[in-house]
Amino acid sequence: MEIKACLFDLDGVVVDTAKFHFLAWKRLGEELGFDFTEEDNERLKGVSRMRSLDILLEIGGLTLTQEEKEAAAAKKNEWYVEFITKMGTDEILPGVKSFFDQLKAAGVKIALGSASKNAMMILERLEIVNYFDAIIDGTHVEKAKPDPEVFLKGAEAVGVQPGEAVVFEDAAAGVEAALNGGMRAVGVGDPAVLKGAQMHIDGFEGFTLEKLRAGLE
Ligand code: B16
Ligand code: MG
Repeated sequence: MEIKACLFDLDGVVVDTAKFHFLAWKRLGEELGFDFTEEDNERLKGVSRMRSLDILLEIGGLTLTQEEKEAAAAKKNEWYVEFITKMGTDEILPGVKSFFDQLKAAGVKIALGSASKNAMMILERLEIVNYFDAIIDGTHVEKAKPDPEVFLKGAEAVGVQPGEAVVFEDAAAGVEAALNGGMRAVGVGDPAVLKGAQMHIDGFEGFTLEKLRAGLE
């Protein structure tokens, strides 16, 4: 089927903000009295902020009241935002812009499908807001990935059928969300983790629309 739109996850696909999420969660763990490792951080990729906090607390063996949880999540977000406000345009992952340019030239729509409530700020820092025909982020959805809501809304916003859209995702729950929505998925990262995706790439360096079409045939 023809590719009329490409829907992009943000963290881990367009930009590596996972390192900043990690530093902020680690600091929160330290404040709460336990260590949070990079390996633990893998469990938070693509997961919403509050669900991430639940996982962190589970790792630390702690229980907090709802009020304490909200305060902790707000604190973590403040630290995280501090990092991303310092981000420059060079943080965009290699090859992404050139791939966007090819999509634009071919008339393929571009949409964002991210769990992050900070997505707009990140796109502004990277100076790539104008590439997007639609931006669906954590402020627009109720259901987290693997629910397909974020991608279905993206496809709808750019006026294409799910079958005409291709999702780029670095998280297993994101690939699942795409498939649940009837879209094709390109896993960005380890094929063993991103099971079910129709195609896998390491990143966008050297990647082309032609390669995408060939890989999905
Ligand atoms: P925020 P994505 C996700 O972004 C991150 O992968 C995940 O680690 C984070 O917890 C989530 O956004 C929420 O982010 O705290 O900024 O709202 O991969 O869906 O682009
Ligand atoms: Mg991601």
